[in-house]
Amino acid sequence: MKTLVIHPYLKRDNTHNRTPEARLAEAVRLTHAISLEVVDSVLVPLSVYRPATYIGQGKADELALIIKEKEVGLVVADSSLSPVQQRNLEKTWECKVIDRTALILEIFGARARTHEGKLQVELAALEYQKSRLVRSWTHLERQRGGFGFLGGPGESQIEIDRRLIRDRIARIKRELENVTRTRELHRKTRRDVPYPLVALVGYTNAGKSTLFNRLTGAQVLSMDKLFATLDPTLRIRKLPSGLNIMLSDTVGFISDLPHELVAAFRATLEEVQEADLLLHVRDISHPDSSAQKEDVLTVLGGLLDEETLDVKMMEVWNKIDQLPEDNREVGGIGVSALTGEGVDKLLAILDKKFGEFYMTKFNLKLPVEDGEKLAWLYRHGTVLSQTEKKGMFHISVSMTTENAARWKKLKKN
Ligand SMILES: Nc1nc2c(ncn2[C@@H]2O[C@H](COP(=O)(O)OP(=O)(O)OP(=O)(O)O)[C@@H](O)[C@H]2O)c(=O)[nH]1
Ligand SMILES: [Mg+2]
Repeated sequence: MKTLVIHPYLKRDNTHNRTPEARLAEAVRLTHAISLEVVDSVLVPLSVYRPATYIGQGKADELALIIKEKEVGLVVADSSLSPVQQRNLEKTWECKVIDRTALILEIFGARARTHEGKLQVELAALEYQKSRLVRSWTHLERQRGGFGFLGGPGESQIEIDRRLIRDRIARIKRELENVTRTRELHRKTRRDVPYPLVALVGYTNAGKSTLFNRLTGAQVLSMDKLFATLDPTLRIRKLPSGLNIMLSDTVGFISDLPHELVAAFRATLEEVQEADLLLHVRDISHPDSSAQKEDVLTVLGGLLDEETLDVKMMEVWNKIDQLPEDNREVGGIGVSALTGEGVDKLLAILDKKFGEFYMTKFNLKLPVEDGEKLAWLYRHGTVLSQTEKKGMFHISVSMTTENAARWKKLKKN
């Protein structure tokens, strides 16, 4: 569908850490995310917001010319519109109008794959719809001259719609509780696997899925679209030292996430709360890279306390292939998920980090003739000392907790 993207903003508002141009560009990218054809994008600077049309009738009439000329069938307004404003604009422009929340809901809806993801998105969509029915009801009432007690077909239809939505919301919430409980069980099983969990987090389009694929050889859909990933994905990766880690790819963050969507979004981030390490993947070639970082930290701040974040977070600067070659060594761990540059260094750093976290040291005795087990110890650990007494080796060894668990089993046999 031919789509016009507009970004209305207050001229005197300087509370934003991004330029209006950058925010418009992001809205265009969001619109591309559900394969709409963007024929034009326009900044709409305003002195005030107008209750009837949000942007004012004059601006609306100006835009009507573009809409007519370019045969636009859909306008995406990168803002939050009330149902009244939406309807008035649709009337002026004779085409469909959606706001940012509706757009992101569409994207989440198109991308959600797991049962839980779909439920969460539907729930968010219903909550959005419900709030709009409520407001449009008062609007209708006002149009009729405020005689709400007269009732009428419009009102009762809305009452029915509201009840249907309420019922559906209740059903989804119950179903979600079940799903969450099942997943809790799954996670318990997973926690028995003594692998550290590393979650890739970061702004949408930073390259998380590309890095995830590069690290695990997995084929997670990665594409040049926002929100290419909605549901977290888990894979095991063996580090050069032999230590296994679990990697989790997560949904991308975005600025000004509509509040109706926060719960749906957070539900997809449970892995983050359990992670032993958060790899914050940053698109370092993006002009808004530091604003994106702030957004990511804000969202994470709502999920974890500051101290935990301090300890668990590590930045990876991605897309260094986009930087000039003599400027790739700046701060952080620089990688290119696309070309593979820097990935070995990243793996070595992970090894070191988890080596320290997950190594255990213990003493053991072994009959000197048990060459097989001795060889196993040398293969899977670092033997710190070894002495012989009365036909027994006294050994002090350090190894990963995972290998230590294997050793316990091996010793029993
Ligand atoms: N030049 C360059 N492009 C990259 C690099 N890593 C990823 N990309 C591109 O960036 C785009 C987004 O990559 P994804 O891996 O889908 O990004 P993501 O962070 O998973 O995005 P969401 O799932 O939407 O949050 C794709 O077009 C990738 O090919 C890189 O190191 N260099
Ligand atoms: Mg992704």
